[in-house]
Amino acid sequence: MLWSRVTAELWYEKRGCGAVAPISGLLFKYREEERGQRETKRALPCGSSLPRSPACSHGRETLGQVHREGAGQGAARRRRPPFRHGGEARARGVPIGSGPRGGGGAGPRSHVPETVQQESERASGGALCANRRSRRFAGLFLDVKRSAYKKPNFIIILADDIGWGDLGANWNLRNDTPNLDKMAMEGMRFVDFHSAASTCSPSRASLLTGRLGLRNGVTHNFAVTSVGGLPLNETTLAEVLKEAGYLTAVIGKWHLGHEGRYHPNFRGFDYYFGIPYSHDMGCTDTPGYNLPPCPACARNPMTGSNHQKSCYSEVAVPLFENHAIVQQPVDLASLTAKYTEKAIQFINHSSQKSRPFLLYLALAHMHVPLVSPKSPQRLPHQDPYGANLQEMDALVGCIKDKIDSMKEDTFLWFTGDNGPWSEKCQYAGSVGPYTGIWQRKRGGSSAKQTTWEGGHRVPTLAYWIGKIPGNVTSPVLLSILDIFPTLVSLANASLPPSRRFDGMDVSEILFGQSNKGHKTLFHPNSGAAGKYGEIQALRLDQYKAFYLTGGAKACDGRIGKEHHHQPPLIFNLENDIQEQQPLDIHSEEYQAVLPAVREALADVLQDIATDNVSVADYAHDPAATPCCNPHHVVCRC
Ligand SMILES: [Ca+2]
Repeated sequence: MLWSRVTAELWYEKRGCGAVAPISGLLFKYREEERGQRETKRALPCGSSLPRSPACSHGRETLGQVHREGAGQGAARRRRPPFRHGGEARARGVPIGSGPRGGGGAGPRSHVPETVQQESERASGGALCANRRSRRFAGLFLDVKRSAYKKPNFIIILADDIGWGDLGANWNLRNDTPNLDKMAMEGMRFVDFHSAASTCSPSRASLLTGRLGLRNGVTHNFAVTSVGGLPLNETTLAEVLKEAGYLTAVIGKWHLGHEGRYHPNFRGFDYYFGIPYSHDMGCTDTPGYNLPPCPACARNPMTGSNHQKSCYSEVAVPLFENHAIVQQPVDLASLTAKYTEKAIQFINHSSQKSRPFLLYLALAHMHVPLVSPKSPQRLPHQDPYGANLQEMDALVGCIKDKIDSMKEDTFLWFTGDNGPWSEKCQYAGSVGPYTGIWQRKRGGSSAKQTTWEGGHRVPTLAYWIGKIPGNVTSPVLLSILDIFPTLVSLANASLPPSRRFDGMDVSEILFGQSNKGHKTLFHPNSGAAGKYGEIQALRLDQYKAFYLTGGAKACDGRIGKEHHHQPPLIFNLENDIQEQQPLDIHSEEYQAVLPAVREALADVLQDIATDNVSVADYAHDPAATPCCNPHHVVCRC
């Protein structure tokens, strides 16, 4: 705790950039050890047992130990196999058809159902089967090593629940984002860039797979007790880049499954430091705005039980470093400083090793609860949201300053996972001009969780010294889905076989050599009305068509009534960015667009139906709750 306070104070004092400690060998010691273990594992046949998880840095039980020991100690935790029979995501084994998108595939996935023995192998040591995957990538890796191509570094900074209008360069007139605005001046600013879903888990799954939720299986958020995550037969960006020689790290919020093999260290990331899901999914001692504090009550030493039932109503938000819970509850006030420090340590480490790196920095900002930044620049009257926006901007500025100071080829991509959470009122960001008036007039939100522009149009900047032209505003229609194929291409690697992708390689657009983006984008339901993951709206050039609206709560508590539209509502965003007045269905314009809308939707649904798709396991089990100390209320360490 002392360490975190000192670090935070230093960071704020120097705005984060000068307070980073020299690289710590210890930081990566665990990963180096684990890498050694993995090499050993690869020499073992599939089905060999896994070694025990390393101990929690607090000297208490590890998560794995909690699961093993909980039942015997009478806790409400029981051992559960790392893989549930029949519950795991599994390819349907449907042959690849001749859909509109190529997957760079090497042929259809096997149609043979997984045998009991295969299932058993995976259940007892799924990761050990990585040697099969290694063979799949072996040729690629050797090819890359033979190549003289110098691989660039990649940094993806993903803001949480940020509004398109929060960025000064886009809309915000309060100058809350001077560093991001400077980055916009020195790089490329995309003004028609969209998340792949309008809530956390599906958007992040799409970023890391280049595929919509209907393909990768992640259609809504995972919970504290979720036993599943991003399906294991999906290949992440980190896995591809790792096999191509990259060091990989995720710092920040994961939210793609924290239990067993879904943990980020098993999904291609050498290093993980962060929280497993959103920081409003549990209590903390520094709750900030819009989150109750952890209960202060203690166990009764005489009875060993707690008579204040409410003490068990929350589990504290944990902070992980690789597999170890290093803090629970997480100290939100020092989290920004820690993320900055760990990110710069990772960059330094990679540079020292002369290895290209992928740093996926998934910020807690601007998701609620908002903390009270200790910035000396904060004005007394400044609202919490503006203060947090400035804090996030300072963090991004530090990362950018770091790469500016290096003589390395580094591509920095800043974007958001979805639009503002409107029901949080003053603690939510700005959608800018994308107000979704049609919906708001009928009650309900037109931002996060919805398919209105405010839900998925996100501020996006691309910055790469000497490669991406500066001070360029691009109106090209792009998506977070494009990050995967673009970075894979820039790394001179290949897309995973036997599956199709919704994103495209946009490197020519980044380099100013093309203005050809997507013609169509598809927006799934992400927690509003209708079925999770179902495509409810689509973009076709400047047109936007809705088949279903409503179902998301606004600041006033109203939830728009679920409304099915057949034929669809169609807006022309070119002259109606507020999505206020749909085209008259009898108009020539509507009648001209409607067939193309229907065809685009039919095509993508057909393409998905014939793709190799996954289904995520959304089952719950209390034993999946991350807990470093089950004997203490709220799992406090
Ligand atoms: Ca989010």
